[in-house]
Amino acid sequence: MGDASRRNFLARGGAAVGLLALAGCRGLPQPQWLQDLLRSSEGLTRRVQRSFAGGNSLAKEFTKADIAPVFRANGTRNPVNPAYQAMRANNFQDWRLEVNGLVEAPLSLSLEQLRAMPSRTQITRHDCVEGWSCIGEWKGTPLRLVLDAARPKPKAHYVMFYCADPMGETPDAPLYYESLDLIEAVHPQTILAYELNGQTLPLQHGAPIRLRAERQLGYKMAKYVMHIELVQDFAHIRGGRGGYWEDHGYNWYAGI
Ligand SMILES: Nc1nc2c(c(=O)[nH]1)N[C@H]1C(S)=C(S)[C@@H](COP(=O)(O)O)O[C@H]1N2
Ligand SMILES: [Mo]
Repeated sequence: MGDASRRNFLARGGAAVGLLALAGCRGLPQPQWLQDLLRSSEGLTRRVQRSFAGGNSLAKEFTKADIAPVFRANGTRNPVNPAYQAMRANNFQDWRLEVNGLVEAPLSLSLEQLRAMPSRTQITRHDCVEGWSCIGEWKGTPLRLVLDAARPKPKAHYVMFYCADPMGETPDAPLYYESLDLIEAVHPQTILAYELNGQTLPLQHGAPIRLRAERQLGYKMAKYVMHIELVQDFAHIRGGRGGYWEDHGYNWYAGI
């Protein structure tokens, strides 16, 4: 083996071991769908990309002393969507998170059901591509657990997040959406957050549920998430680039 191919081999091996360790070290058993994913060629490609991008590591976590007194809001702060406003008026009792697409067991989860699942709390820094950062404490359900319950099919490669907020002044404007690949989706710091700094997730930060994917730039962290769909690819969805801002020119891969 030449030096270059040896380095390559070591990098791949290291990346795979790192991810398997991460996936395994939280005491979560590895269901069949995740074992299959990690062994697949799709999984290998993604692992190699992550190893170049700085790895299968955890994003830095901070202390309570680092938390910003006010967490800045950006983008939509109050969706101009009548159906959303009706749910909000009823304290989201009628809200359901739909999880479907390429899964064995589609789900429709109430807020109560999500809150009853094991949670993760993390103090992290949010980095917006516009050039500001903010540290906050997020609590939510690991997306991994929701996916475990839905059991992705082998062809599922991406997780789409469809949001309630029209990106314009009127309800008929295109709705915000985003996507992650499955490797990022099962990362331990990828959560469906329902609390910020110990409080119920405020309206301007995406009530009742917003995605936190802590190794990604801010625009990946979809607020007002209503529907999660597992797909093989997203070329046929909306503008075809995997997200509202991606359709407007941002990179799909937003790892930091
Ligand atoms: N649904 C939805 N999600 C969104 C946005 C948005 O406008 N709508 N803006 C994105 C951008 S660019 C950033 S920086 C963060 C802002 O999150 P915050 O308002 O909690 O700071 O949300 C992201 N997720
Ligand atoms: Mo952003």
